[in-house]
Amino acid sequence: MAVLEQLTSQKAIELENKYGAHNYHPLPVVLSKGQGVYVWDVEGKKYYDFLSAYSAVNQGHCHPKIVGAMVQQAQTLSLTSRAFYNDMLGKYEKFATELFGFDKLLPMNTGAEAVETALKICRKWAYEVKGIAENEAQIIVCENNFHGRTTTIISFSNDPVARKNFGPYTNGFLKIEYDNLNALEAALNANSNIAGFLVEPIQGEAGVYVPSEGYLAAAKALCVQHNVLFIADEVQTGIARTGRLLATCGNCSCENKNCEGTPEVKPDILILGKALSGGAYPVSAVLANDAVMNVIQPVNHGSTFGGNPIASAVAIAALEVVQEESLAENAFQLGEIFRAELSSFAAESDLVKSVRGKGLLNAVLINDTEDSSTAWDICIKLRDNGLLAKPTHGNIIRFAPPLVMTEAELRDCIAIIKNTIRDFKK
Ligand code: IF1
Repeated sequence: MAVLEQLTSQKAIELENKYGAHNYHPLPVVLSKGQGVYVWDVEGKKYYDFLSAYSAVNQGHCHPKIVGAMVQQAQTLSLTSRAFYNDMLGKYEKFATELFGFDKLLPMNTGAEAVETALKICRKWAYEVKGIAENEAQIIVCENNFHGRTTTIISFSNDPVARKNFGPYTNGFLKIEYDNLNALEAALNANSNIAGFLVEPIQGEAGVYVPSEGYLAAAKALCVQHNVLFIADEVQTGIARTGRLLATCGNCSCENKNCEGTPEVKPDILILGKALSGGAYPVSAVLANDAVMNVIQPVNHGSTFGGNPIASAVAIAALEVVQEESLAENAFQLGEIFRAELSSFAAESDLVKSVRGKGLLNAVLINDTEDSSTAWDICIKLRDNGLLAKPTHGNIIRFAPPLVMTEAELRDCIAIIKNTIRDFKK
């Protein structure tokens, strides 16, 4: 078979099952084209994308400005390694540090790599600045976290499916309940070797858990009080997804006039990924001020592709799109509509318990047991009706369209969701 021969969906699925590791259980749909908020399967059926590649495609599929920047750079200089300088990395680092309000940026590729990088920076800061005895540093994490799939990161996961039989595990992490300030304060008071607190501003994979109003600010204040680094994993919540440039906002420079800004939540270490590239290329980053970032000296850390010219050009274009198209403002406005419409629908539907989220990172809780297939079965019907979404855990369906969606498209999708659930028979 010619490698580029047009496949049927069935044939494409058979190839993956036969030749690919079975590390996913995808929804049965085979996509071959994407544009803006739409994707098409190999048979030409059109869908609204309500997952956005887990919030990596905030700027919409194949955004012309981002693709254009990638193609232009790929035809000029793709990779130099960091053994030499290149003419794109400094421009990207200046642009991003000024946009997010930090002194420095350490470029990586995947979100997990950026999380690992943040943990290493935090530990090195603990030994060399805070003065914790070497190898004694502890980092506080939250129950039901998701920060990636490396051995260290799953070492502090409590998801058995992501963790079992991957031991022995990395030490140096304390787990507390999410959105529980007393638990954080108790952990800080009980242990003088705490280096950092790693937290998702909204727990995405756990089911789009939005913490109580003021939790992040109070957690940051406790970290300041105990000389502990506040590390925000914004791989999924960042880049305008929650209706602001950053969920932890800080002195954000987003155009969202609804954003009153929350400088009291500014992280000591900010982790970005996914939509930092608009989904066009693996780009992640760790940002911090000099007092923290300067613990990293030459040869301490790096990666072959980290900070490559294509990644730099793509990230600049992706961030410019966020600003030029006011994506934070749009996500804020459309999120308000989505939650209002689905909340009133919950009142009339036996199948919908509630809706929660911020901006265009939302989830609908289906009224069935965690181990039921109802959420999955509803997603299959949504697919048949031209909208792609996928359950997170059990009975929770995540709804996260590209932030370039118009109100008319959103209302069309809301109608599809409501009608699909109304007509759903278990
Ligand atoms: C999968 C989840 C989402 C993340 C946060 C770091 C990373 C992620 C907050 C690591 C990645 C992805 C991974 C992908 C599915 C998706 C996911 F379901 F796994 F949990 F979005 F919620 N921090 N999340 O959400 O970034 O290394 O993947 O670039 O592994 O199945 P990565």
